[in-house]
Amino acid sequence: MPLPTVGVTPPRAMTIAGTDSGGGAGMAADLRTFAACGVHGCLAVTAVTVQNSVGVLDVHPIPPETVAAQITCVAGDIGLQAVKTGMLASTGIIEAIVGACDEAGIGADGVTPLVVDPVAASMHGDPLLAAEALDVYRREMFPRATIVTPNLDEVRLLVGVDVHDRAGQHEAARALHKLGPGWVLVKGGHLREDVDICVDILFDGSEFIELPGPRFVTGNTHGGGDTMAAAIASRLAFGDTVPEAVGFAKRYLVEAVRHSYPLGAGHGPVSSLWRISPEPV
Ligand code: PXL
Repeated sequence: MPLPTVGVTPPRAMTIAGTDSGGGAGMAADLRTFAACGVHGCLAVTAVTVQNSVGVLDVHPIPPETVAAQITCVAGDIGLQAVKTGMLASTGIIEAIVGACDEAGIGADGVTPLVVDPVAASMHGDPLLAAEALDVYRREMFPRATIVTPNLDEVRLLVGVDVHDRAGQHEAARALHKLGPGWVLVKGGHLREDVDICVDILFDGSEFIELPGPRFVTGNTHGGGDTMAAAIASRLAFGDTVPEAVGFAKRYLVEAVRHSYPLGAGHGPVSSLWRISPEPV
């Protein structure tokens, strides 16, 4: 007699992002995080990057209508409880995503929360967003975002604030919030002035919430931003409030960085595997 199955459909989250053939960052990091957080991951690929631990060798954007179609066909069938964006590559792809998200009720006043991680370059400085796409990014993505999650390089690029201390993080959060997102998370990982701590600042337009954590000595932080944003999206998919989801993601990322590992000759990734048992079944 065959056994009955016991599966219960988990929340679904979608990553709209690029691939990293080295498996460290981008969509691979997002899907690992979704799985480790108990979420079914769906994907809309924006670009294929030819990449290893040393750098990005080539980028192949996906046709904008194909990016939009991935979102539309999944939202209409499988249903999405949260969506996260990463590498968006070009103006045409951003415009296509915005159209598909508006139709599917993703972001802005829609029912599905939208986490916008404003990826502009790899940690090696390879461009992942066309420079001419910054305007449309600010104008179209930010007002639709439930939360934006820039690092300090992305802050400088988006609002021209050079952050060196906590007051600078606050100033950056205010400037970014003016672009229209519900919440802003200004991450402090690149703040070298903080020697042994890493403080992220969460801002909703009125109150600042400080999220302190330890700083680790490691060059293996590839995919750290993607992992953090995907962890936020995972908890939003479970129905957490934004501060709850961000608090979880901070704790999650601290462990992912603690367990980061060397890979190849360049920068290794943070690890979502710390939450997954390697024991054989
Ligand atoms: O970590 C940012 C990022 C996002 N998406 C892709 C990437 C990277 C960094 O290298 O390659 C595809």
